[in-house]
Amino acid sequence: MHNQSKNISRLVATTAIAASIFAAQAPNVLAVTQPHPDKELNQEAVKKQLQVEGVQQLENGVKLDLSSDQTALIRLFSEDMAKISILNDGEEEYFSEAIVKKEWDTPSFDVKEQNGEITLTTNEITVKIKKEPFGIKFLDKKGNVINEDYMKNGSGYDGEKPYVYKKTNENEAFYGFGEQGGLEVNQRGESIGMFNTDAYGYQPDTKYLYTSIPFFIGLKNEKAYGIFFDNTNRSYFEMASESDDYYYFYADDGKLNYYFMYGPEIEDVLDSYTNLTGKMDKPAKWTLGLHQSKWEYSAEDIERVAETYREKDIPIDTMHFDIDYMDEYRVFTWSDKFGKEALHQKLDDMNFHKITINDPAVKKDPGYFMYDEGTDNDFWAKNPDGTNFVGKVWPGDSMFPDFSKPEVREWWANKHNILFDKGIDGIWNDMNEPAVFDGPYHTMPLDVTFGEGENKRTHAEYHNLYGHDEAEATYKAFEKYKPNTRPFVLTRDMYAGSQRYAALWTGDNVSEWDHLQMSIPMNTNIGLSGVPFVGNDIGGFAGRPDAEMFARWIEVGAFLPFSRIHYDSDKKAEGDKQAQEPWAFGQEVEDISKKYVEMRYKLMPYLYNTFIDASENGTPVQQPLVYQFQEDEKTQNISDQFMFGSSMMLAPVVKQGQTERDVYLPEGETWVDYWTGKEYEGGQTIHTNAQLDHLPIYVKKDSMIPTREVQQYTGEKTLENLVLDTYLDEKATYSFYEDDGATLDYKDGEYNITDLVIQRKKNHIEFKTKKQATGYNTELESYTLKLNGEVAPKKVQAARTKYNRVSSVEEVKSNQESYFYDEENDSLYVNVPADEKHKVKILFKGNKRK
Ligand code: MIG
Repeated sequence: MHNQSKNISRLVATTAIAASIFAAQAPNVLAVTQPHPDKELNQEAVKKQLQVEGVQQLENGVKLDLSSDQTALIRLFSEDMAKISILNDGEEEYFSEAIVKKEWDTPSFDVKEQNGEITLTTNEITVKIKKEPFGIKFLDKKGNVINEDYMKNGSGYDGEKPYVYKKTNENEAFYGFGEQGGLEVNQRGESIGMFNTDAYGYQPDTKYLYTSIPFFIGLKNEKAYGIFFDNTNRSYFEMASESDDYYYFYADDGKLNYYFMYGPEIEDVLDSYTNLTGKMDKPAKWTLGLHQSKWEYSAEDIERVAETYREKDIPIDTMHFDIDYMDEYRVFTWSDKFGKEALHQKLDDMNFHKITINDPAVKKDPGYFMYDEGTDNDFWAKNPDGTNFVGKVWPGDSMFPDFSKPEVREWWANKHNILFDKGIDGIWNDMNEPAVFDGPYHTMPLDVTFGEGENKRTHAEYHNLYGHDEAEATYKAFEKYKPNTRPFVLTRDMYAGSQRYAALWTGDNVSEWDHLQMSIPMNTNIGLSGVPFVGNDIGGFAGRPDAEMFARWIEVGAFLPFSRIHYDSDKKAEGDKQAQEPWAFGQEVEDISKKYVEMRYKLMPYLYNTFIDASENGTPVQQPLVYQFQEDEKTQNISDQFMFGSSMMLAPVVKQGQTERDVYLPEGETWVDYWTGKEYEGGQTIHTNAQLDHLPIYVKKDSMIPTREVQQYTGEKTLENLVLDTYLDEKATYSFYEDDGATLDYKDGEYNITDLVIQRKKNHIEFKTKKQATGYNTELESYTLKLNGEVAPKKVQAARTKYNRVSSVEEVKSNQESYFYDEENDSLYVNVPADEKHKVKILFKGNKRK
């Protein structure tokens, strides 16, 4: 179906290599860097079949002697997760840095051997291992095959290259794979490659981007499973790109080992995957506000832009400092202008948070403390002959910290006081592919080495982990210097598991409509790869948007998990020096920007709670429709709509000149147009108008969305009144989490969870709250229930207390035990004290209900 795009780019990639080496030295040439050519599997080699010659039972699985003089380990990690490894003689089982949990409680299981098959059965899955030839099949407890090897080719090694072939059919869809280009969310038909690449100005068909997460989800017959191919070498996924009957994955080198996890729900798969590789931390609230950035803002620009936001009352939390703040690109230094106390004081006074970029490369500059210390301690990546590797980046000739060594990570972490002492709150890790301007394919030669002795690895093996380990080092800086503050690290490069250290932005996108459209499948697949905290440069980084494009982009951007406007230096913008702040496009676009950014801030309690879910269950914040609606086949290929949290669906305009669009409403829900209140049954496609200022939003009926008053920055006002924006049919519930949003005190129980339940009874509506956790000293005094689409009530009361009827929204919000009926909008507001012990009853005349 989408067979074409990446296969073509594979050809282009090879011919573009010469150009990209040249482009490396002149970064303003728009040729997308791609790595050295793909290695393909030898088709003869993969036809040879392995036989099982011996079976040995293990405490949690089986060990098999294979005809190839190799051993297969099939181990059960839980009732629905298994690990498959094929190891050479004497090799130990492999765990990369992705894995946080290596020890699992063995689930109860049965082993049987009969008819040439070994069967492992837990309460959830059955693993059937065929002995001749060797092959694996996973079944659910009803005996349905969930996933199986494609027996013509099976699995094993082609020389150094581990590979696995799996059977598929045309009904199977694939998601995840971390950061991928393309306009489709379903990756079936794609040729995917994983090798972190500084792909400045990438396009939808660019195969290699910055981040590698060799994990995917297969969805067939409404049932989902996940496969994590834990191999840090360059890897490849041919997802039914050659035939509808099979897909396969392989790597240039390293071990064959993968984890299989069964759903059947996608959310179960993600929960298992993030139990294995880690979940993101609870984020600091300020990080969920708007961020503004530009490469080559002067110190004055930063101050002026920050001021303008405050003057114009457009909410924002954070300004970013790009590489110019350093003294000639020496990491962990400040230039005079950007280091000025007055600038930092000014930003602090305006209640801005501040983030600085940081690059891994250290200027080769005797006398510069970073160079001297790193050299004295032997901290650099090395050439094969043991000398230090030197490559050019922004500061000229540079050294590259060997982040694989714990002592280097610690050293790096320890330097962050230089940034934190100026009041820096978050660190932005760039260039951590690592990017090397004069290296082959814009990185280091593959034979550069990291680590010593038995921990020694080549760059080829370590490449995809470089950013991961740098992110860990940066994260550790917070533990050291801000021990009770939630860290914020933003990174360009990840491997599986990096979500536990950092948020991801998708690098140097372009101010083109395709990029706006692409951001949706890209982010939602990243979300399905265990990384909920993701965003793209709003308005596009390279190139410059026009007013229409910026308006449409901010409509999407205000709902990105990580919401940042960022753009390229003026030097690189050919001709047009269009600025990219919300007010740079005239009044109309400024108003649109304000409208949607304000909406983000209004939704902050909902957004924060969505992130809490992400931190606890691995739930994506920006979700493809298929995530919640996998039983509705039509959602499988919907790539231009997304769920923002559990209740809101957005259908933005992502095409130039469009002022209307089709919207698919998934089956099984009633959907309410957020703007008009009009209701639609799910399972149909509707058509809607969408003028420039209109973002189509639909809310699931029977949902409650916690909101609050707009703030100019997240900590501006204490949350005293929580507005529960409610769309009630029969029953809506919400489990509301609250803590200080900044410290780690929640780990000592300082949080509240309150269950909110609203239910329609025969002739009344009932609202009740139940406190599940009360460890946080909250300032929350009351809830304002906002019931959309209701008739006027006869009375509202809790036990014997009658609530007063008041006559405006303002009044109801500031008076506990009051209610207001807004006739014009059919909305009913009820102010319920937070400590109301009784059920609140909203009574109607007779049996009336809307
Ligand atoms: O070689 O620091 O993706 O966000 O503004 C370019 C300058 C280096 C690339 C990042 C971009 C950042 C820019 N950086």
